Amino acid sequence: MLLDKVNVTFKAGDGGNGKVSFKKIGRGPDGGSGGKGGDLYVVTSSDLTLLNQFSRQDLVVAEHGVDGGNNNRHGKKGNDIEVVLPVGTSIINSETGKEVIELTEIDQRVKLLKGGNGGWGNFEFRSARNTTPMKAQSGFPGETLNATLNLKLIADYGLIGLPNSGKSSLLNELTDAKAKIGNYAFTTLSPNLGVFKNKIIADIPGLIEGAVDGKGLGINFLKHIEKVKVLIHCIDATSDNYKRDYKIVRDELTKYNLEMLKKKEIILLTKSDLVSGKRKFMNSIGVSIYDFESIKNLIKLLS
Ligand SMILES: Nc1nc2c(ncn2[C@@H]2O[C@H](COP(=O)(O)OP(=O)(O)OP(=O)(O)O)[C@@H](O)[C@H]2O)c(=O)[nH]1
Ligand SMILES: [Mg+2]
Repeated sequence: MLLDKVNVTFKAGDGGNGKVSFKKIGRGPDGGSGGKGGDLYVVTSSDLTLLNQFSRQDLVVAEHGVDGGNNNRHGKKGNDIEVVLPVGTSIINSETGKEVIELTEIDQRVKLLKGGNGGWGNFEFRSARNTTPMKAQSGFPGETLNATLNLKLIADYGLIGLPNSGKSSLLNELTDAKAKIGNYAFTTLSPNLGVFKNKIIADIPGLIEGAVDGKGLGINFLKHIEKVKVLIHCIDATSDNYKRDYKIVRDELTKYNLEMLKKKEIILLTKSDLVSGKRKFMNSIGVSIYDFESIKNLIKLLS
């Protein structure tokens, strides 16, 4: 199951505390300052399952700075931490609902949160007036972000269509994906991905009339293909009404986001082996997973 929305708290390291200490009682101060807390970075990867790491862990903290010591020893800086997130992740501040950053490219590396500075040791507070300062600072807290991570897949192609129209079967044909296939509606419960010639194809659960209002599995999955360049619209060639099937899915897309209509669309009449003669709907292309030639044609078209 691909997690596409998780809540997690990110925290940079706290600074270490400053130290109060003296070389000898009554002599000069030698309390060192605390080390700075580690920063928290986010880096991106093409592994789209990475949000799953937060199903059991909802707090990620960089290392804290070490407290200052005597003899003017400064505390060690806390190590930075790198959180690897799937490309397409939008990081949202859960408290304000505002987007902090959207990670759109692979191998991006961004400093998200700054570690706190270390507190000064009493050595830093010495002055002509006060040669024996008794105070030191506490370390400063690292920045914290209560985040919602929302994965919008940066897929190039999106397979859409009514349930059972053969979307996952095609994904498996075109890529190394091993999506579950079933002769019933809603076999696919969460998006499947495959890589086709360095491009990502997303196979999403079937849409039905009213999906926008939560019917079937709803339209939540459409966000995964919001950014695709090409929609591959699968219509079952054995259906008795291509126009209706097509319209149901297009209507749901329209209600979701008008931008979806502007995308290039390839219409496939799937399972063409099950119908006799050439069927046609608009500028559709017939395809069957049992007809190698048709798959080859499709590959050419998508390449
Ligand atoms: N004969 C034939 N059957 C096919 C073909 N493609 C898919 N099927 C069958 O159609 C059924 C549905 O296929 P899926 O790939 O699971 O369909 P889907 O669109 O992903 O379905 P959902 O995930 O439920 O939306 C399965 O029983 C497949 O074996 C085809 O080209 N020819
Ligand atoms: Mg499926």
